[in-house]
Amino acid sequence: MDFDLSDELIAVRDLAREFAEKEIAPTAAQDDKAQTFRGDLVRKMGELGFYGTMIPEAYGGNELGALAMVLITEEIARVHSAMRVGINMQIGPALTLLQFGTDEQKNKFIPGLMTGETIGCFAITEPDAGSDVAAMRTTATKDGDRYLLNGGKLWISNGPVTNGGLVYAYTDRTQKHRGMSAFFAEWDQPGLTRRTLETMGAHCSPLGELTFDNFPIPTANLLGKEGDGFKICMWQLNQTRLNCAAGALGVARAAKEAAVNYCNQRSQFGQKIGEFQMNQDSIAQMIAHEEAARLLVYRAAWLADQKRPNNLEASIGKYCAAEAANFAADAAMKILGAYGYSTEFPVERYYRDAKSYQIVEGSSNVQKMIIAQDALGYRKANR
Ligand code: GRA
Repeated sequence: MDFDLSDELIAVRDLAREFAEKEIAPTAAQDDKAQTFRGDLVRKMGELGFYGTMIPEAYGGNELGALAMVLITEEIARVHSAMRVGINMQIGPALTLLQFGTDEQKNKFIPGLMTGETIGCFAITEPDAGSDVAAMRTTATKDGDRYLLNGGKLWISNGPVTNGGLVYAYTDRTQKHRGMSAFFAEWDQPGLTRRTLETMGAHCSPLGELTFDNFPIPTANLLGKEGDGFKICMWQLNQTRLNCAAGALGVARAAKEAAVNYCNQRSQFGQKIGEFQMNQDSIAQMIAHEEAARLLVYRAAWLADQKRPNNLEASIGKYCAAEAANFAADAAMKILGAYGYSTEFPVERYYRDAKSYQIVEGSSNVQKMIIAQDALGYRKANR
């Protein structure tokens, strides 16, 4: 077992760290407050190749691997978690196109996602279909050489700003989940109404409601066959879950660093507050949870790089990393006291952003369901 990163991976991690500290950190607080979507930074990350680590060069990628994606994502999320979401919105559609798309679809859509010219998304969730993906109601009805989409999607990351991404809809509702299909939609056309939604955290990652009224998608943009949508969706979620897990590691690390720094600066009762054992207990637990989660997430990425199944490992990693991020943000808030609660300092942002990781891409409870049902023999996670 080799725990050392290759020189190439160290270089890409350092590049991401430098980019995050130089380009994202200086305006992170004001971007968060103003809820600014930083399309310029999305394109800059594209220029640096951050979206292409699992994509061949022919489509604008660099094939550095899944572990490279995790390392980059963690560095970006450590500085500003909301900017991490944008990475996933580029990678998710690109990987799914690579896996299920025709040559024409790959050539047409992946390069734009790599550069950030296409602002991606994946539209799965609906008002009554969150954890239960198969409960979605949006339909896609064939009409000559196009499908017409009717229905709506809710809580869609990049919803207000996306110009191209994945959407899942029923082409045959009588077939239950086997009647779901996956499409690549080019959004800037009539038939789509967007509404921006407000949330507690991840403010620079715009979240939206999409409503479809005969929204057209060319039949050429169907991924796989009609009815392949549910399996494509499960496959996609397994890839994008790893990105969320890496994001949670970044938040856990940021909160821990804030707590450690503060413990070394702040004195009360005549001594540095790091001298108090109750704070040491918090710091020790933050570090243990974060390090354990990191090993799990890296293992899931390593398995992906070996082309081995990793659904179970990605779920374990995502669950543990989300919980570690929340533990760390909560503990940092307690250690920093009013300085943690104040909106003039970043810990309250970590706290708000951490919550998203227990919700997105399969809530912590969905991950536990996947893990437990695999152990009990009810539903195999790796297939
Ligand atoms: O037997 P079959 O042919 O009918 O196939 C079944 C099964 O074998 C069928 O699907 C197949 N299947 C899979 N195939 C490949 C199930 N899981 C997989 C898989 N991993 N790979 C139906 O299976 P089922 O077990 O009956 O499915 P289910 O109970 O309806 O759902 C399972 C489950 C709960 C795990 C699933 O629905 C799920 O993952 N739910 C969570 C939804 C989720 O993660 N949503 C995320 C929304 S996007 C988002 O959060 C954006 C965040 C952005 C960001 O922050 O980055």
